[in-house]
Amino acid sequence: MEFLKKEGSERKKILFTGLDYAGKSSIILSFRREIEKIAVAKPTLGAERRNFEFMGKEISEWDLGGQEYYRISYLKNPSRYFDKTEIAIYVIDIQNPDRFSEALSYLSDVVKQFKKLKIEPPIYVWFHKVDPDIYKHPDAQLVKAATNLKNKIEKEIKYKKINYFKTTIFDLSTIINAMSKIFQTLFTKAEFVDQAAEEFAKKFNAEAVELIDDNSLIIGSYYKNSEVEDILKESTPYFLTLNDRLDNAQVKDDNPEDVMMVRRLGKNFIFKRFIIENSPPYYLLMIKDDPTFSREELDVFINLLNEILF
Ligand SMILES: Nc1nc2c(ncn2[C@@H]2O[C@H](COP(=O)(O)OP(=O)(O)OP(=O)(O)O)[C@@H](O)[C@H]2O)c(=O)[nH]1
Ligand SMILES: [Mg+2]
Repeated sequence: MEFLKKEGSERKKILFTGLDYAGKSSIILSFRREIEKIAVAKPTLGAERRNFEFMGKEISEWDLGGQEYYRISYLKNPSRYFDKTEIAIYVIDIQNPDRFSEALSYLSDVVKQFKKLKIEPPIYVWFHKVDPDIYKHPDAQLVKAATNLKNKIEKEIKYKKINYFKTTIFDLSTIINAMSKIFQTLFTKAEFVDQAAEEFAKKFNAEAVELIDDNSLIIGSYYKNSEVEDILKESTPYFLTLNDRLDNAQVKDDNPEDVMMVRRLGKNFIFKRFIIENSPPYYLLMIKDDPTFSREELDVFINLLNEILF
């Protein structure tokens, strides 16, 4: 693949780290849409690795079990666990303020390892378990503790690239959005996919368009305004899980009539699964006044993407 060579073909390492019970493995499972496995998941024993492809790049995802015994062993062998990290995701259980100082101290240990190894990957701190009830009815005490923690991180951890996200497995869109933003930084052509989505939206009068890959990552998007942006982002997991439940063998990827059309939240949604060049499937999700989808639309979209991706 030409594009693969241009973007560099070495494997990119994404590290999930943090204390035990923070929710790292649950995040990975929900993002893989293997939600049924979360309830029976056990603490991760050591480092669990998985490789997958994102936009022609090989990604190596490392889930570092956070029990103290393992944390100590990683710190003793930093080159094995921390070296070559391209992106670090540090997960903190926001519902457990008793462990905030421990979480801060381990984050500081992780940063020390990066410095020792002379690498400087961006760190994304996830304030995790911000469940819908907490989000809707914030407990003043907890909000104060979380704000304190963030201030402490900014003051005590001397590191230039730290970004923050609030996530919960009970609202999959928080995880998809965080992951998509993070992964887009690895994909230098992301802005061209956004332009293609906009061009397509204008041509076919769509209010919002998302292109999603088989790992639930939004590769490119266009939203006419923030209202449709919220509606579409909130709906993305709904369509992906609906798709998983359908018998994929029956869906004809190149047939524009094999399309899901759903009216929800007062809008017409169109969801189409398709394949480009023997790759895993991609998904096109859009909001349109006119609830139709034609062969021309599918072809235009695939041609735009073909020019960018291959
Ligand atoms: N309320 C709530 N619970 C969550 C959330 N995410 C995960 N959990 C729960 O938190 C517990 C720990 O989750 P894990 O994913 O096993 O945590 P981990 O960080 O992988 O733990 P180690 O493997 O020991 O490092 C499980 O009981 C999950 O169901 C969330 O967003 N909200
Ligand atoms: Mg785990």
